[in-house]
Amino acid sequence: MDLAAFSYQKFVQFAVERTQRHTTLTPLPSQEKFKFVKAKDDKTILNALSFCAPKIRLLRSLTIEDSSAMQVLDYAVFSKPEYDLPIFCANFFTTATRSIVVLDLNPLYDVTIRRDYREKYYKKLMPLGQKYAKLFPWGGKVTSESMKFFSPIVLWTTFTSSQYKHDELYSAFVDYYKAWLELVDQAVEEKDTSQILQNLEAQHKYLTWRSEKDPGYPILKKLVGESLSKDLVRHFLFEGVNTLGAKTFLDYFPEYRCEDGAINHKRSVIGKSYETRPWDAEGDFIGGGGPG
Ligand code: BLA
Repeated sequence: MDLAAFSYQKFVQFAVERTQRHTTLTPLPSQEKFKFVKAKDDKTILNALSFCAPKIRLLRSLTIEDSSAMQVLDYAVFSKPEYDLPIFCANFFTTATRSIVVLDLNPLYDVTIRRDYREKYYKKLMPLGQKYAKLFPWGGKVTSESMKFFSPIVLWTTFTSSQYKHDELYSAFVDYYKAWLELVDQAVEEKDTSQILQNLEAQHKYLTWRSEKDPGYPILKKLVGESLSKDLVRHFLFEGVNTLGAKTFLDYFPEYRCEDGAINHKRSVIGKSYETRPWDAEGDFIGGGGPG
């Protein structure tokens, strides 16, 4: 794959423009702050955008472009806690030889436990998920803990370099994003304070997970250094992790506690599992060689 001829900017452009057809985006302060983040090597270009909107707490996008090594897209949208909307999540990592892809409407609540939540948001989307799951076969064993944050329509896949696959990926991104925007349009503001607090905590748990265990972190660290990468993770990519709740990583994920009280630095304490897609066509969780 000729990385110089390929860019994820087209994906971002589509998503931002499409969002503007549905709602009014207002730039966030973090956009100004991180707009000009530079890589230490002077050849990798980082592009950061962040907005809010009446129903959206945080829409942010980071692309990393180095035509000699990699193209990265990290695009996510979080609703305000008055909505229990899924989190739009696109993470694409592409080198000259390989792409690693996660595309999902990440559920705010674990769908293996909350059947009502699954019915509410994913039942109608199963045909869409099935269509793309055929094009993008399951990527194999994955950090088991991640599964709680994935939905029955998640696309988790890897493929070797091919323009064809990237055109398909663009279609998947477009269709998933349109589906997500529909959900936003239909979302009705929650008035019940205890529900709103639950949504807030669920989003905070998600932010806490990703800001601690995101697989992209080592690369970010290498590119911009430890302190700036921490800043990016906490105040841009997963903004809200320090402000939306008081619980710590170990409060949410006590299984990661080491004997000395520190956080286990491994991404997974259970180990990787789920050799095959663990959901059936109806969105029922069927395991697929997982731990439970
Ligand atoms: C790998 N990224 C992965 C993997 C997953 C994800 C599941 C496979 C390895 C694993 O099982 O952990 C993505 N995991 C997610 C997402 C969630 C999750 C989206 O739990 C959400 C809940 N990826 C990026 C960025 C970079 C990146 C910004 O998003 C680089 C700057 C790189 N991801 C990247 C690399 C790998 C990877 C290099 C393979 C290396 C590895 O497995 O550690």
